[in-house]
Amino acid sequence: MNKYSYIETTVVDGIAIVELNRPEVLNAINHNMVLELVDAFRACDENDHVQAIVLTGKGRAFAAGADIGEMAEASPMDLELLDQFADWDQLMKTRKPVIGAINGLALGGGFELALICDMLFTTDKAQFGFPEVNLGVMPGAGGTQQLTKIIGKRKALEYIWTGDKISAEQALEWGIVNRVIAPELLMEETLKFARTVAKKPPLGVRLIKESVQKAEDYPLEEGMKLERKNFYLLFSSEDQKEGMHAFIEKRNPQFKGK
Ligand code: CO8
Repeated sequence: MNKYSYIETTVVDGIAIVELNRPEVLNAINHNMVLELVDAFRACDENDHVQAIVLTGKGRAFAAGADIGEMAEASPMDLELLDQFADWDQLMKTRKPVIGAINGLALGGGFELALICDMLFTTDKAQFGFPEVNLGVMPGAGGTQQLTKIIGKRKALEYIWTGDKISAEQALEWGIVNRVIAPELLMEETLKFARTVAKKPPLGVRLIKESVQKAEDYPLEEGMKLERKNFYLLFSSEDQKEGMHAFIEKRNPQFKGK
């Protein structure tokens, strides 16, 4: 039984499918939805039967942003006391692979939620954008930072200043998304990819994620130090022994996640 009100989760063959579930308001993200996402992602991280998370939205949008009704009358002090970005930060600490299946519009906080995914698969119907400027505000959950890291300052400013939408094709060309897929095949193809990753040794997948993430934040020397430590660390795993012995013995490895 689904224990959440604003999201829905199912686990199939080691993949957790997390769906934003407010289609009547284009999956507008309220604070409780963020709390539920934090809880669901943490539960996936702690569940040995889950190897990857696929995040998607129900209905015609992925998410049309933060819930404007919930925010409209907030004072700066309300926002400070609520400190909802601290919850948001938890999502970015998820250790298992998070793959977004972006089924439609991803705007504002919805685009920011997409950008916390490790990889993005989308359809040609999807569009991405930061319309906050038209509401008298600006992105607040990492949008100015994340988008700029991917597409550079000039293009980021153009789109965040105007609120114009980025098409799926453009998003593919600029490296915002990994693949553009026909709408009817989006989930099938995303799950297929997630299953491929799920078959790999989980510790390796986890430490690869950590190392690649740090490549964006650390100077090269620090990043390489971390990579090396993670490389050494994997030699303490049973899966390293199994992987290398299986190669030498010309058989398929049986990974255990230990
Ligand atoms: N908040 C609340 N309700 C919304 C939102 C939203 N962001 N977006 C759509 N809805 C509701 C509409 O009010 C409407 O409800 P109702 O049927 O009761 O009138 C329903 O969803 C369907 O929407 P529309 O009728 O408007 O559908 P259209 O196809 O005509 O238009 C649009 C789709 C273009 C997406 C339009 O709905 C729109 O412009 N939505 C607002 C987009 C926006 O400005 N997003 C940015 C919000 S601010 C933000 O995200 C700040 C992020 C800060 C971090 C947050 C961390 C959680």
